[in-house]
Amino acid sequence: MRLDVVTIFPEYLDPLRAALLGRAIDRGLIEVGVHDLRDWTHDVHRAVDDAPYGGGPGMVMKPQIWGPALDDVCGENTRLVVPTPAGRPFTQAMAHQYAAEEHLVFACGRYEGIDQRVIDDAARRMPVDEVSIGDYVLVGGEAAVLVMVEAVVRLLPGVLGNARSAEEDSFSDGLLEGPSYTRPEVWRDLAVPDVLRSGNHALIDRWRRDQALERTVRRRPELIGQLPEGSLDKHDLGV
Ligand code: 6GU
Repeated sequence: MRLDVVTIFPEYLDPLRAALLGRAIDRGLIEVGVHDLRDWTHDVHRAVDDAPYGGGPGMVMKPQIWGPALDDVCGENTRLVVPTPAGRPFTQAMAHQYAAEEHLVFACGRYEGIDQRVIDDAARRMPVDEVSIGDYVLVGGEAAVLVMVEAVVRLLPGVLGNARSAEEDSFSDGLLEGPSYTRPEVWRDLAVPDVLRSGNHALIDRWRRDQALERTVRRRPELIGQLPEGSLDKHDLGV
């Protein structure tokens, strides 16, 4: 997989080369390019934004800069991702979909966003997603790109040491993950639940499922209604 990011703050993407992602690059599992949008400016001020038509606060990023930048960075098999608080919510299902792509390009807007014609024009040639990472407002898309790339790259074969960690984590079955414990058996007078030391793996699986259900009902009740049909068994339903 290849990932490219276009931004006016290329140094903001330095963490892409650290830790888990850096190892994936070193091992040839992903290729990453970070591009300074200002490289596509021609004026002395290297201006990337202008006042909005219709008035109002803030500035809008100029189509004449973004157009040629995306022409150069995007290819035949690109999916373009535009982070914006006005986008569709990014989900684990989208992380899986993106993990199957050959080439992702992230176009980071700042200020009040990018002239909409840049997105509409790109959509004539490639799939384009305007995506939000949650219901709060960031100054720009860079931090959202770090979040999305990490969610996608950890799903690629060979990136995580233990393949089961990606299969069994929160959301893989539509539920939040329950609690985890390690040694010691008692710490600050708090004991590890007995069932986890019972050696009875059917019982342990059942207990973990119950913990996941209980936590999901308490913290994210709306997820219960979104579970695929038939994903709750008789025991889950208390029948
Ligand atoms: Cl993707 N971008 C920005 N600027 N703010 C956000 C966001 C994205 N997702 C939530 N807030």
